[in-house]
Amino acid sequence: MMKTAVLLQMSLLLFVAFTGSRADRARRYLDDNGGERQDQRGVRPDLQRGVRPDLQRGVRPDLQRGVRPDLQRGTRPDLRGERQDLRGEIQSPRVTDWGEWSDWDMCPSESFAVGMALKIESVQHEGDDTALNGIRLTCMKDQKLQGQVSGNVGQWGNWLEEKRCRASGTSTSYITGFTLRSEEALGEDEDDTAANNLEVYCDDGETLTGEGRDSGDWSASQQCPSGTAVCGLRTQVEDPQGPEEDETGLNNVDMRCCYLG
Ligand SMILES: [Ca+2]
Ligand SMILES: [Ca+2]
Repeated sequence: MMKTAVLLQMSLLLFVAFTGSRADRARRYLDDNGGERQDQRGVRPDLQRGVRPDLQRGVRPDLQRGVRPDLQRGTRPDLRGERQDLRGEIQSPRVTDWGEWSDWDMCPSESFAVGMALKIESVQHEGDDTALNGIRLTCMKDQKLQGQVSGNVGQWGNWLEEKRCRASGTSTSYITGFTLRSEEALGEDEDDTAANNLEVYCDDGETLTGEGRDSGDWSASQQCPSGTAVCGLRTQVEDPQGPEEDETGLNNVDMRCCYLG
């Protein structure tokens, strides 16, 4: 009986010692393993956070912001300039060629130019002259005002009263051509003005002459093809050059011709 009790106690002690050491080893293993797992957790999020967001932020937004808006900005003015009834284009001869061209500024669908207003700087005497600074066309369809187009406009001068082609009864006369009065380049020490005045032709034979300045010469007349009328324009205007520089304002105008319905 005693022997059995002693054997049982020894077995119990051995079991406890054995399982205890197993538990220690298991704990150590888990600690080691847990350490490795923590390391793994320390790496993967870094990889995920360090690489994927960079790719997303570095590439996708650039593509979206860098390309798509440019394409949209590049095509929208052209789309505005496209009319299904577009036939051709008439241009002022490039007597001078200073400044940036505007986008095409087109009359709304199915409307045509019936009137024009000029922005003119009066004589500056001892100061720097620019003469013609802006051209604004009034667009109509069926004798209803549809809007105005002007392209770029220079900063000097004032808008003068609009001149319109005649309208009689239900028929409207449209602008079908123009001539631009331009002063050639005068040179380094002279006061250039470039474009000075505009004259437009109505399709009933009337001519509307602007109240611009009189330097330079009238160009040859620029006429839309038969059966068409002016439906938009773009202008070339020189940006301000600075206080002591020779400014010129508007230099050239091109007009587009569309088929009359
Ligand atoms: Ca000059
Ligand atoms: Ca000038």
